[in-house]
Amino acid sequence: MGQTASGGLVVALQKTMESQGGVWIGTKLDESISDHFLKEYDGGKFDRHALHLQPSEYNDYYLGYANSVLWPLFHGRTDLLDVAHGQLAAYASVNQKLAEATRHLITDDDTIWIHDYHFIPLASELRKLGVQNPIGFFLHTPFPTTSDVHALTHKRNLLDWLSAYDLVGLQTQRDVSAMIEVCRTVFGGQMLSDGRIRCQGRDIWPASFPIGIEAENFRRTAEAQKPLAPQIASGQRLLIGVDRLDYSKGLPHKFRGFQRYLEDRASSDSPLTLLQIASPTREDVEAYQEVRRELEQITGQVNGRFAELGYIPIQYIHRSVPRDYLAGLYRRADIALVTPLIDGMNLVAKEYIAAQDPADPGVLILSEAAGAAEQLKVGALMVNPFDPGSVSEAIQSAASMSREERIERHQSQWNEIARHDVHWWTGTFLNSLKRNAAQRIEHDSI
Ligand code: GDG
Repeated sequence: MGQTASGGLVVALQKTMESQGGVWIGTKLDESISDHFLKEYDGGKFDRHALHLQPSEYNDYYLGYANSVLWPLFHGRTDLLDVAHGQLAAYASVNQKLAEATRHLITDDDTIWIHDYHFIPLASELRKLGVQNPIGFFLHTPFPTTSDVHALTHKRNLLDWLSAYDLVGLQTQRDVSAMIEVCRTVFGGQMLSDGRIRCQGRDIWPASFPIGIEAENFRRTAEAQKPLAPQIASGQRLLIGVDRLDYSKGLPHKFRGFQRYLEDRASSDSPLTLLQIASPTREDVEAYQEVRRELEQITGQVNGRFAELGYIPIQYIHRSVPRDYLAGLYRRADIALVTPLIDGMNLVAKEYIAAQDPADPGVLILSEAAGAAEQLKVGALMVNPFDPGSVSEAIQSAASMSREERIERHQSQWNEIARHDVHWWTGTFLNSLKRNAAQRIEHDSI
């Protein structure tokens, strides 16, 4: 659930499951049933099961606690918290039911890897049922700061939930630092020499594993795409943006930055078009409806002011496009504009790099607040999305950058994403998880 075709988590896990095999378990809204059950689906190269949820659970657990409390809180948007009675109870109860429904599928040799904020309590529920297997967690979003965690009424839950894991994987060093700080200041924790944090007699074991993409494969997909003419006129210089229409992605900020560029540019420059794919997401949540309205308003203003016959400054597409086609668009675009206000990683930045022609690559403009900045800052043009002037200057630099400089920047970024691809991510996470679990089991048996 929460796994639209355009979600970063689904894209990454699909590749992991295809190469590793196993069972992928999630949840799914089903209005036709009166109680839970775990149903099997055709997953292709791996098995797939889903716990069916009733509409009230979907509202309180998924739209409610997960996406109207945890998501905004983990993205520093406590102003958007929409806390309502019953949400936390539904969140705890769905995780408990999922643990009970899953228990019979688990064999002694299994390694269990739980993903993202929808399922943080799952390990503690499985432990209550006697599961001793290695259980790891990976958080795809940023880890919240101490001041944001203070906005949670039942913060102690976080400690109970996270300490049931043998490993808590985070995207970046920034997130590991945030977790250490929260454990220290909110739970009175202390760092141990092996990297664990001991809090009130319990241990949390965090480490960063920046998620990657299937870089080689995506490069080949992009290469294989046919030229996109006549949809995009030859000679038209293109900036591309690809984001779920989520307030964390900074879409209004991107459009205002582009507007500033249009105001600042010399009239002799050939005009750039911003092609923005904004795939629909969580449309039942009010905050998402608001950001969509804001974006449509800015698009109208910018196009009204700067369009000419044969030139539309912003092409805004509120629809999901096929992945192969997306790869071709990335390759065709001269510049990628990636401006989240905060982001766990941001796979779009990595996909853009992978899709480029190494002999004539485009330029990545990247927000300092994307997790991907830790790996890509050397080759990208870094911007502060809150400052339209910073975005405008980066667009001007990218548009006039020499081929030599583009090749040099691209090469360093390609090396990084090819080395730390999705298979590296899976392998290093699972190895660390097994090591930690072996240490726990050995310690418990003494
Ligand atoms: C979460 C974290 C973290 C987008 N539009 C279309 C489409 N997409 C694909 C992109 C990319 C994915 O969706 C988006 O991934 P991101 O990483 O940018 O963002 P989230 O969805 O927020 O993902 C994020 C990620 O998990 C992984 O850990 O990086 O920080 O928030 O793959 O290509 N795909 C297709 N059509 C679209 O219109 N086919």
